[in-house]
This record gives sequence, structure tokens and C-alpha cells, in this order.
Amino acid sequence: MMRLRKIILREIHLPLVEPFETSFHRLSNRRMLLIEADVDGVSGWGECVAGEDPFYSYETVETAWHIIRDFLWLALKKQEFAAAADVFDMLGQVRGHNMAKGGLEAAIWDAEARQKSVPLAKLLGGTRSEINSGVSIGIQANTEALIAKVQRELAAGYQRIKIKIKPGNDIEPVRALREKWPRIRLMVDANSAYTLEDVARLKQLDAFYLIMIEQPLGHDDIYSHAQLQKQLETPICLDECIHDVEHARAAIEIGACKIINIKLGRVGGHTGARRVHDLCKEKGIPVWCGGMLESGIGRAHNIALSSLENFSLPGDVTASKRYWAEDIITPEVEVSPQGTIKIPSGPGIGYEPRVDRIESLTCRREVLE
Ligand code: OSB
Ligand code: MG
Repeated sequence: MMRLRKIILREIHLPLVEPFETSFHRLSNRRMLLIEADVDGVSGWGECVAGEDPFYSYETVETAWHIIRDFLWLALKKQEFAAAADVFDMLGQVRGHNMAKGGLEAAIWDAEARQKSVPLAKLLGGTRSEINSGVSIGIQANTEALIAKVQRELAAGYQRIKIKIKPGNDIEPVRALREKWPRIRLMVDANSAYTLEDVARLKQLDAFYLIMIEQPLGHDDIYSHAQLQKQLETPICLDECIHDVEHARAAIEIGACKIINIKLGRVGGHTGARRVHDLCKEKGIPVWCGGMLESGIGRAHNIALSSLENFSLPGDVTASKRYWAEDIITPEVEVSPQGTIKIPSGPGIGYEPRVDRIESLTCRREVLE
């Protein structure tokens, strides 16, 4: 049996190497909440992916801090559990707040894997030795800038290109990329910027044989995606809508999507992620691992998760240097010229948090014990 002895919450700020623009905001500086969990004397690390604002989901760094300190810690602190796999259900009294849960739960998984001296990917049941990597490219100032950016990412080896779109900045950039690169694996992500009124516009995207369109409609509107999918050739992939395995089941059953993006934070951690993964596998729905502009710690968890079998499409899991001048783990995450990332063989997440660097970046810290 194991017990959570202590949690250290730290807030750090890391400047992005360049601003990241989506349909919902433009971000230059990432505020992050890191969770260090002491499980019977072994430290594990997790990252809460909640944002600086509630524009992607309702959670923010502030809400996550509050929920972890005032509820999740209390739910766990006196409890024994057999494995990190049990933790998610122990937090079930707290509704939602999956990013808060996910950061803490992931830290406990890392601690368990370190305590057992196994790679986290193995503990999760992963079968891959490397993962396939794609990139997510923010909205650019103009088409020339976008083309230059895509050129760079293809040259670096990335296996698929995703661009962010919004109404008025959609058909033209996609057309330009398709004219230049007829054969690359290309997709778009709208982050809920459209409504069913935009069907005619969205149908124009069918001409560009995109591998998928990610989350075109409302962030909590599974039903309308089913209406839209009936009218689109391009497969819909859901991101924002899917918070647990029951959402995934509903979406699949009513035909709201043909692909699902799994983000650790959005589904409350590795246990939630495995449940969505397993259901999708059973239903023949491919999944891929989304990203939330994570530091190396969140990135390392995404790599471990992506080792599961049904992560059969390239994810948004990329090299540290795409976002950070200097990451907070060693070694940094690197991508091969073939666009793959090797699953590390060391214990836990397989990358070491640079604790001195993290401490020097820390602007808020709280110890719960
Ligand atoms: O919708 O996938 C998204 C970043 C922040 C919030 C939402 C999303 C994203 C990304 C970036 O697309 C993915 C990455 O971390 O590279
Ligand atoms: Mg998305």
C-alpha cells in the first residue's frame, strides 16, 4: 500500500520562444503549476495544464491551486491506496476540475514508477518504443509567415501539420498549404470558433482532404458535432468536448467524431486517459495525444501516455525547443529527423526535473503536509 505524504505546489512562468495564437487568445508567457508529490519518500512530478485564463476550459492556475489544496489533498492525505491507478476514483467526490486532478494524479504515477524503478510508459501498459510527432502551429500574421513556419517544421521531420483556424482565417491558409504541399498530412483546429450556421464554410474544407478538423463547434456541444459530421467528408476530431469516457461513448455512439484527441489534463490524468483510450480502441476510433504548451514535465507525461497502442496518429507532442529557450528537465525532449520521440528507458517519466532551475523560476510555493 502507498500513501501521499506531502505535496509541493509551485508556480513558474516561462516565456514562449514566440507567441502562440489560437481562435481564443494570443499567449506569450506560460504560467504553470507544477506538482511534486511525495509518496512514501519518493518524489514524483506532475504538471497541471490549466491556463492563465479560462478561455480553453473553465480551469485556471488559480482554480487548480484552490482545488488541489482545499479538496484533493484532503481527499488523499490520510488514505492508503494500492497503486496510482486508484487515485482518480478517490478524487471522484470533486466534480470536474480534471486539470487539477490530472496534475496531481500524474505526479503520483511518476512516484510509483520511480519507486518500482520502471519507466512510466511500462507501468501504464504502453507498447511503443517511440511515438510519432506532429506540430500545432498558431495563427500567423499572413500566409507567407505560415508557409515559412510549415517549411521549418517539415524540415525538422514532423509527421503532420496542424494549423489553428478561425472564421475568416481558414480556407485561404489551408488552400495555400495544399497548393504548396499536396501530399503532407494536414489538419486544422478551430477551438470551438464556429457554429452550425457556418456549415457551408466548413464544407469548403472538404476540398483539401484534411486528415481531420478538430473541435469546430461549441466546447460542450457534442450533439451539434454529430449534425455537422453528417454533412462533412472530413473526419471530425473532438478535443474540448471530451472530459471522460462517458463523453467519449456518447460522441462515438451518435457519430459526433471519428477521432479523439486525448489530453491528460482534460480527462483528469492517466487513469481517465486510459479509459478513453481503451473505449476508443474497442470502438475502432483512433486517438492521439494533444498538447497544452507544457513544460518538459507535462511533455514527459504525454510521451509516456502516447506509448499506449491506440495512440496511432501523430500527436501534438514535440521537442522542448519549439516552445522554450531552456526547458526545466534534463535531457530536453528531442525529436528525430523522422519525427519520432524515443520513449525514455529510465524510471518514472524518464527525464529529470531540474529542481534548482525550477526553484529559481518559482514565484509562488506552498507545501501541504
Ligand atoms: O486545442 O490543442 C489545442 C494549446 C493550448 C490550448 C489548446 C490547444 C493547444 C495546442 C498546442 O494546439 C499543442 C501543443 O502543446 O503543442
Ligand atoms: Mg485542440
